[in-house]
Amino acid sequence: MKIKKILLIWPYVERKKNSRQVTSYNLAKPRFPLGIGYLASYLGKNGYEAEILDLAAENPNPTEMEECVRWGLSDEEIEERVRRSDAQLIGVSQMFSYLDPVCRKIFSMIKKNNPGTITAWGGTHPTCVPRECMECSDVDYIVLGEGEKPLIELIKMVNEGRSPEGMKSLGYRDQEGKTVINNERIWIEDLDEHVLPAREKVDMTVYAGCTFDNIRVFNMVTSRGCPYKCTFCTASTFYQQRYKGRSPRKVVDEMEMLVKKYGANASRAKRKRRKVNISIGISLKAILKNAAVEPKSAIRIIKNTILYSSSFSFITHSPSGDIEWLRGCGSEQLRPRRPGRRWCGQF
Ligand code: B12
Ligand code: SF4
Repeated sequence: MKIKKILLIWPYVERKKNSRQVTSYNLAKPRFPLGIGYLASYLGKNGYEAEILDLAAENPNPTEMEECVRWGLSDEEIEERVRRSDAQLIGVSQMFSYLDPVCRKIFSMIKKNNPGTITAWGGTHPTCVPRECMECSDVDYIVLGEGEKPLIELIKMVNEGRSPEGMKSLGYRDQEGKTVINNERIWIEDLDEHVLPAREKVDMTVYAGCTFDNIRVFNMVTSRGCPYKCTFCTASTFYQQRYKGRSPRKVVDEMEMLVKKYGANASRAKRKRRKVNISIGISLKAILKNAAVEPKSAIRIIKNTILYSSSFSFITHSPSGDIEWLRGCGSEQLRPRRPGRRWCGQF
């Protein structure tokens, strides 16, 4: 079998009724799945056909089930979509670990309805716990880390009938059925040379409403990775302490495209120069300070920001307690000067 078409699935969200699990605060609203958006563009650039199926965005209203609440298509609808698909490879993307059971269920639906299809699991969760994920017999491959290049390599390997032995960024079963994880990675070196995510493959109006009402907000990537190693965070495992940023100009170009093409309106930035300055400020800090922005600089950036709303996460790397310094700043210091703008700091 030759792989020509790839279906990329973003899982639905599900949580037990009355549980205090995640998604308690508006996070179940669909956002464009950037990871598979990038994969779809990159596959297209390399001559393959790619389709995006966002199971959550296809039915964003909560459905009450016997034991849980689901944001997304029903099992029957998913099975029907999988049956209808003529893709030879189906990939599922998983960011959040709590959706592990959901993804396993999706893989079982794929293999039940399309047994000949090759399956691959990618994203933060399978990258961090690939062995556990390979225990799911409906999964053929785990793609580790940035998926663009490894996915192309995987397709070429299948199409040329080669063995996966020695393939980087890949989890697979060898001839004896033993799981092999090759955590050596293949990276995208230069994000500026990279494709933009394939937003044109989906109905972007579904993703327009974000945290605030009547505002069209869209997500985008300005950098990938982080050189630090906070214990609670997956970044160091996923990016192996690498960091790379896009150039400010490319970032601003994409912002402008989102405004012009999709009607993004949350940015109050009118002058391109100003936006470039902000991006330069953030990127320079990120590079010079190894991706971390000092508390004082962070406050300056927030004060000068021209975005409608800023959401920054402050992390301290000092065991002696920089966070106390930040707490001492108080909200007054973080509040932007122009009235009417909202701000939000996350600690
Ligand atoms: C943006 C983001 C969000 C957005 C998600 C929007 C969306 N739908 O895209 C929002 C704000 C909603 C969010 C919410 C939460 N988040 Co969050 N979030 C992120 C963040 C900062 C960036 C993710 C991103 O867009 N990356 C950019 C894209 C391009 O990369 P990517 O998705 O990783 O995709 C690449 C690869 O993974 C791979 N790949 C991905 N999918 C696939 C599929 C296949 C088949 C293949 C081959 C490859 C592949 O290729 C892609 C291209 O290179 C990450 C941290 C991080 N830096 O990754 C945390 C992160 C994913 N979030 C995290 C958490 C915990 C949460 C919450 C659970 C927090 C909470 N308690 O409420 C919620 C869950 C919300 C929900 N709906 O259930 C954790 C997950 C940890 C874990 N193991 O569970 C992360 C990793 C941060 C951390 N602490 O380590 N989050
Ligand atoms: S600084 Fe942020 S992204 Fe980097 S490891 Fe710590 S929490 Fe994760």
